[in-house]
Amino acid sequence: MKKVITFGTFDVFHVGHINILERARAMGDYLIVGVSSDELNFSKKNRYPIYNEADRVKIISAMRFVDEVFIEESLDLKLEYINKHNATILVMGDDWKGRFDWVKPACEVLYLPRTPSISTTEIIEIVKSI
Ligand code: C2G
Repeated sequence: MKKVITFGTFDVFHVGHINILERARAMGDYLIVGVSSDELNFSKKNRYPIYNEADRVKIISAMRFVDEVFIEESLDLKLEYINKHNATILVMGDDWKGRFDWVKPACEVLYLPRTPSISTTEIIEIVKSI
């Protein structure tokens, strides 16, 4: 069985998120999703997500093409997560291109094109301006 793993915050869930999860699942037989913790987000972006990690995990778990969900506590633990879940392929959007190539001895790494014209940041800006 080919296990695919992907990571993300998936805050203010939108169609770009659906698209990457759907395409990631199509790369194998089983999809595991690491949802970034609230603290990991704070450390990266200096703000907490709009939806907390428990709600984001609940939303991702409800997707029919997602088989397993866990919380990603640190970007540096990628290799541990990949090995623990026996993933054979890591899929990320191409805004991360090259950033996770260092796990390559452990598994294949694939960067898929992002869905254009939509992002959590843009949605937040639009809502703020209304
Ligand atoms: N994405 C996409 N198209 C968009 C927006 C996002 O394909 N229009 C993809 C991203 O490339 C990523 C996934 O959706 O693969 C999740 O995006 P984010 O929630 O923005 O995740 P991020 O904050 O980049 O966290 O360990 C990795 C990080 O935790 C990823």
